[in-house]
Amino acid sequence: MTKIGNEINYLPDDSKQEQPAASTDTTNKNVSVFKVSRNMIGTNEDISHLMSIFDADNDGSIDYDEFQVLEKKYKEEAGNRNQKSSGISIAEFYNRIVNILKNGIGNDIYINGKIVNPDGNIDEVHQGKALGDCWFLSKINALYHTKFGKADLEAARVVKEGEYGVKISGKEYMFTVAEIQAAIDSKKYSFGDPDAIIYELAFEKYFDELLENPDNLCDDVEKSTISAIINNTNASSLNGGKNSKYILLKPELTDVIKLLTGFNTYGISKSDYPQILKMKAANNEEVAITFSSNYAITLKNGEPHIEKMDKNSNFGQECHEYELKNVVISENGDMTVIITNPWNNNEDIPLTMERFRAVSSFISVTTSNTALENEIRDIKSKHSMDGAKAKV
Ligand SMILES: [Ca+2]
Ligand SMILES: [Ca+2]
Repeated sequence: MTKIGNEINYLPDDSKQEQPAASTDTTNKNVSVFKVSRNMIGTNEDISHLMSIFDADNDGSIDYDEFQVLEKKYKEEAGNRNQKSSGISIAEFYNRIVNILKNGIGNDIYINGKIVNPDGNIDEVHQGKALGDCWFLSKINALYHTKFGKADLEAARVVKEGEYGVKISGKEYMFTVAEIQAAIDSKKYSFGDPDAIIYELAFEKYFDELLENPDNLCDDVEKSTISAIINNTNASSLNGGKNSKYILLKPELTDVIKLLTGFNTYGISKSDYPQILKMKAANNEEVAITFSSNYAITLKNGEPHIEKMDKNSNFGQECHEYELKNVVISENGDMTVIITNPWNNNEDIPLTMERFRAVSSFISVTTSNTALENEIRDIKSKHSMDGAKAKV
């Protein structure tokens, strides 16, 4: 057993000396956030048990006062030979917290006891249960899996000492490491790779700011509806549900793909799927696609699992948005559509063309290639001309 806990000072003012790069600013921040959360310590049954003993106010973290109680207990037990033979002892629990304090609170982001600082890559991300932002995460996933989208996400990303953020419409939306940790610990946003949470936090703040100016609101929404929704302080402006705040905003202000890439998005109806999906198959890196569906599509035992969604079901919603990640065409011309669900973007779900057509409502397409964009416009205008003719 390491004895780090005996050898270092845990007080924030002293731990500052262990961190030569810390500015006065960061030091003050560290003192104010002396809270070591569950995500920082780790997650298992032993830790849950120890938290139930030492997290006296049950807020999911150990603060300064609670730490002092823990330290007293640790010192009392230091000479005790009847130490726990397996699992996490009070000494190890104490040492884990001391190590976190030694690193300096607010210098690193932790998930399940591991340091996971943002690196710009968006790996495994799971949409949070409390936030209905599938519409947002599916777009981020779709962009990330194209060459142009990945470059634009990276270009929008801002990293400063102790802060991460996103530049939207020329303005930087920055978050300290402690704020990002608090967002992770809140379990409100996505979980997994913290790079995704930074985009969620930035756009939520951006929409919140837009909502403060009445000029940004849609003209056709009743004033009473607006005030009822805006005054609901629990609702996030990223929420796509019924009482969504962002849909009060003029649509051109909330076009996340346009804001991040500058490119237009085109809605495609089912009759035009074959042409657009062939385009995706041939130009995967230059075409980003999302689609909406009234079905919950997941992977179970390696096979696609499809369930109808409605408000009364477990899902509590009737519409969900997905990334269309790729299209594979076999030698005999059969198309397989590879999708990801924002509930777990790390899982590729293959659907036959027939199945995809049956479960999707419509698709939204963005391309960085002007020739392809013209092709999309032609496909759409031909379709609308056919419609016009049919009406005559
Ligand atoms: Ca506490
Ligand atoms: Ca990452």
